[in-house]
Amino acid sequence: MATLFPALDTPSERPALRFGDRVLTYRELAGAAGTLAARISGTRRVALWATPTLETAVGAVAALLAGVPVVPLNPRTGDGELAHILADSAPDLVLAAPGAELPEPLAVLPRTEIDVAAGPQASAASPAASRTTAGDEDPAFVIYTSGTTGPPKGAVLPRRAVAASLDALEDAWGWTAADTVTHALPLFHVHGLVLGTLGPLRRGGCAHHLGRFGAEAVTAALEAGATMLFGVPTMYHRLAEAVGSDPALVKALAGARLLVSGSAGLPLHDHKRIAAATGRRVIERYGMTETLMNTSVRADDHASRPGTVGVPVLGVELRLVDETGTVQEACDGETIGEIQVRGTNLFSHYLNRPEATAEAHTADGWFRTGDMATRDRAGHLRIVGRKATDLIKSGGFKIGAGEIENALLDHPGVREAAVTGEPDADLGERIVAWIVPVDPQAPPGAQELADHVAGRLAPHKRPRDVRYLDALPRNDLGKIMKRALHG
Ligand code: MCA
Ligand code: AMP
Repeated sequence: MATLFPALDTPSERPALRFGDRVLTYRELAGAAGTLAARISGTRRVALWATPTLETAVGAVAALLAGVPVVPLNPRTGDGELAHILADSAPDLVLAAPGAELPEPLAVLPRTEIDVAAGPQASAASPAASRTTAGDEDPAFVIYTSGTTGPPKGAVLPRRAVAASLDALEDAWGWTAADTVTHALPLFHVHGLVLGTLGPLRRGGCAHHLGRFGAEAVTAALEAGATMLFGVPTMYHRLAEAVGSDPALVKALAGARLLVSGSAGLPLHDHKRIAAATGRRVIERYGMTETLMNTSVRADDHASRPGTVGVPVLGVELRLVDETGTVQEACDGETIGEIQVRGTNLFSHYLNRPEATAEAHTADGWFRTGDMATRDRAGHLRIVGRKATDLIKSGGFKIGAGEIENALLDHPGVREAAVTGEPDADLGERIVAWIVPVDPQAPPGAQELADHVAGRLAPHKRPRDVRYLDALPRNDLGKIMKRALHG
């Protein structure tokens, strides 16, 4: 297929990537990524140690230039989950920044260091020389995502899905080479890596990563010329908390071209506080690891009300379906159905999981998102919930209750465990663990259980609250009744 990054064909001195004080121009990026692409060309699949650094961005671009699928790894993943991802995806090598300390499960893999200063002068390779012959359906990424049960599944995203989704956003947002996107998102998920980092590069614009999220860093980036801000609702919630007492932040947000929120719903209260303080609206787009972007409020649509996720973007077919499988045509803002999608934006399959792939699709080839929504007369979707109560969205991360329960049950002091999500003003939902201890006189402490889960899975999966019970509520069949837990 044509290159994913046309701007690397005629490299300029324009900035492509900015991470703190470190900047790479398109010429420098073409040199560094082209050199690395030549080194890894011919490998079957590579893992990427996805720290929030320039190296991660260069590593991803290099692999895409070489046509080698990339498995981004959360550098905070605990050994248990990391071992699962490595066994499942079987990468040939790991790309990592020089000096990065890699944990035990990665020690067995050959390591290739990402040299962001490498250029044509340092090697005979040029981006053109390393241009891939990979086709549209060849995989670009394998991104791990949680389900309701079992360990995370690897969603295989073909190159055409990446191209199609990013180009659909060009249309929806009027996104051009003149835009600089700023964000502080992690680089091991679609939002931060595909949208926030590769998105600007596909347009020939600039990606400015803040390293760590904070109102001051956002203000400084927007003052320095960033035009678009990407964030999860937790980040906009924190900005909404700050706007009341931070005139510099207000001015910076007011001057941005586009404020975009996604990964979870942004509460109306936060929409309102930001709009009241800055005169600017935050627009929401709705996506999923398996589908990349499905819908968005369009930048040129000034009529949509806050709280909707807009309309299907170019190339996406979308329908709402009730429990009986009947497609609902109603555009009354009230009739609820599951969102099902079809289009060039979709993943091809879950790695090594043909049954899971089949289950996720209808017989006629639509992907079942599991998200429930209504549609108004203008076609704007409003997400009202999720089919699965065992999926929790916390801080914009999707987390399966089952994987946390399994980790908790591995603790010697835990006899029974159930995990639920509770509303949380900052995180959207907060993970709550309900524990029946082995010894009621000496139950494991909340911090100990949080550390246990963080160490095995990842810190964002740790319970924020632990509640102790003598027994879990069960129905006649012995199934845990989670709804009774909060009652
Ligand atoms: C705390 N920490 C621990 C422990 N407790 N580490 C180990 N063991 C423990 N017991 C550490 C954390 O690692 C972290 O370290 C620090 O304490 C704070 O962690 P935490 O409280 O979890 O962070 P937070 O402040 O609550 O984070 C909020 C956040 C984060 C920044 C908004 O949730 C976030 O980055 N969310 C983005 C999620 C995202 O990108 N989702 C996209 C997927 P330290 O202080 O050193 O950092 S969805 C997607 O891609 C689809 C396609 C879409 O639609 O977008
Ligand atoms: P993930 O699988 O981590 O990529 O998360 C995808 C899920 O995030 C979707 O299925 C939705 O439940 C949720 N999501 C993403 N964007 C939005 C949004 N703007 N509003 C509500 N939910 C969203």
